Amino acid sequence: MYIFYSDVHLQHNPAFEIFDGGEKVPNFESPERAERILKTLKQKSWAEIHSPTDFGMEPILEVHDADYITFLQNSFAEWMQTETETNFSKSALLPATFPAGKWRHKPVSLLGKAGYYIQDLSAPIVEGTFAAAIAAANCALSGANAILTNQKSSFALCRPPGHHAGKASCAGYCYINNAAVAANFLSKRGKTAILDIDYHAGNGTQDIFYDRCDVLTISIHDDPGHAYPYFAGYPEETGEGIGFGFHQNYPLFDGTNDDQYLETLQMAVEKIIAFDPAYLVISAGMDLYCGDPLGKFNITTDGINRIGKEISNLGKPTLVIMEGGYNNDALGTNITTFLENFV
Ligand code: OKP
Ligand code: ZN
Repeated sequence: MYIFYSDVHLQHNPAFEIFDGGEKVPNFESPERAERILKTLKQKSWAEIHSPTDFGMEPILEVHDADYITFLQNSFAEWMQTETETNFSKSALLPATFPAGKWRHKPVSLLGKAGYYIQDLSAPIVEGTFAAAIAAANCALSGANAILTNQKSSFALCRPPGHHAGKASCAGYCYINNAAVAANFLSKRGKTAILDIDYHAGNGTQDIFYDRCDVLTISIHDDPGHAYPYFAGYPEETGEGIGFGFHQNYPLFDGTNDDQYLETLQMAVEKIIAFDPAYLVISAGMDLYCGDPLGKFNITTDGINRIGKEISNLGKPTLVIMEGGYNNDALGTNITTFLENFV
């Protein structure tokens, strides 16, 4: 199986995030995550690890707002040159003001723009964020290209992840929506379905494809009424305009076990069969695992294997994209167990 990995991800290493309750904690989405996965993959005879090809900005600008991408690219350098009222040293750009109310005028000010584009306190921008996010998108595009040519499946070891990034927003460790960039690229050659199995709802992917009928998007996740990202991921959100009926959320509950998850996955699989896509993209977050510090499901490694088998039985050319997963000791085993179904 072709695996796409870039060490440019190491340049994105924010020292902190602001966690629930306003606590400043080390960033859960650490470089170690990708390095542990890579190490496990290197022990597998089926894993062919490649560097991504550079696809340029065009495929990214087809799913993201150009001003947002310019903000991602330039804001950290501008922030470093900005005089502030305090003497605290600046290690990351993170806003303190958000447009949660009725009005969202895009301001001129850098800090104002930060609040406009950054949705929450788990997406700090540091010096290497843009380069790493572009490299991750190129891993996804390279994986897409592999299944367009002769590969039955491929894996993009993306870091930072992408599924919370919307058309013009970053959030939840995500800056560029890798799965969306890849799916949009694939959709020029045939109908494409994205199935998101990360513990958290794929709200960025939902945002990007909400009004499209050529890309079916499905997310299975914990109930956003009680879990991040809170404001989207509900079952009544099913698309708009010509995209109506082409998005589906399947919220589950804390403690969901293997059998319960597989029952819901069956419904998702039936929707995919009815849509009959030419290509399948999996947003593979491994935080559905029972031992994840940010997840509350009760899914075992064997359950992850069964989920992989069920999806591979669809028999579609499949691109697997790395999303979340924060139990670093189990991460390598869990994602390789999932991937082995597609070898
Ligand atoms: C990113 B991905 C949870 C705090 C939420 C952000 C979580 C982002 C998850 N109590 N912090 O979907 O794995
Ligand atoms: Zn997640």
